[in-house]
Amino acid sequence: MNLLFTSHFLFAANLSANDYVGFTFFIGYMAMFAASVFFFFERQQVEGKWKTSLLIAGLITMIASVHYWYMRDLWLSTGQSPTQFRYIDWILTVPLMCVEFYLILKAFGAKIGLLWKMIGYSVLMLVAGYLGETAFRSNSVLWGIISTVGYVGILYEVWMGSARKLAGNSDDPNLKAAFSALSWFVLVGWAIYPIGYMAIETDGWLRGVLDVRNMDLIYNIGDAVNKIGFGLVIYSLAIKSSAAKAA
Ligand SMILES: *C/C=C(C)/C=C/C=C(C)/C=C/C1=C(C)CCCC1(C)C
Repeated sequence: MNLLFTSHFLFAANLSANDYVGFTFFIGYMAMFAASVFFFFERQQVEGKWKTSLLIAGLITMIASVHYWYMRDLWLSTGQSPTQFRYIDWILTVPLMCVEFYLILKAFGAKIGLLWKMIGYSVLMLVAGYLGETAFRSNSVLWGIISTVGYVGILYEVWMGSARKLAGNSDDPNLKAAFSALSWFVLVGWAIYPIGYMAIETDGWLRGVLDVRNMDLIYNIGDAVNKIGFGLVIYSLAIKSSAAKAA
C-alpha cells in the first residue's frame, strides 16, 4: 500500500512549473473524466435516438480518461511521449467516433456499409501513423502520407459521399446542424493531428518549427476539441431537438 502511494502520488508531485505539456496531460485526464460523468447523466434529458449518441460520447471520453491517466504518469516519470497508450486510445475511440458519425448520417439514409468503410479508413490511418512514429520512424513522411490516405477517405465520405447527397433532402434543422458540425470537426478538428505528427524529430516536415515536445501538446489539444468538443455540440443539438419534439 505504502509503495503504491509513493510511486504514484510522489511522482505526481514532481510536475514542474514549466512542464506545459505535462499540465495538458493532467487537465486532459480530469476534463475527459468530468465530460464522461456529464454525458452519462445528461442522457436522461434527451429523447430517443439521441440517448445512444450521448452514451457513445461518454464512452469515448471515459476510454480517453483512463488512457490519459496512464499517459500523464508515463510523461511525468520518463518525459517520453506515451505513443503506445496514445494509439491504444485512438484505435478504440476513433472507431467509436465513426459510430457517432454514423448515427447522424443514418438519419440521412446512410447504410451500415458506410460505417465499416469509415472504420476501415480509420484503422489504415492509425496503423500507418503508429508505424511512422515507432518502427519506421526514419520513414515517417512516407507513413504519414499512407495514413493521410485513410484520413482523406473519411473526408471524402463525409463531404462528398452518399450521405452528403442525402443530407440536402432533410427538413430537420437540428439534424442538418449535426451533419454540418460533424463535417467541420472531421475537416478542421482532425487536421490538428497531422500537424502534431509533423513535429516528430527524425524527418518531420515541421521539426525546425516545432519542438518535438509539442507533438504531445498538439495531440492533447486535438483530443479535447474532438472528444469533448464534438460531444458537447451533439449534446446541445440533442437538447434542442428534444425540446422541439416536446413542444
Ligand atoms: C480521439 C482521437 C482522434 C479523433 C484521433 C484522430 C487522429 C487522426 C485524425 C490522426 C491522423 C494522422 C494523419 C492524418 C497523418 C499522420 C499520422 C496521424 C495518425 C497523426
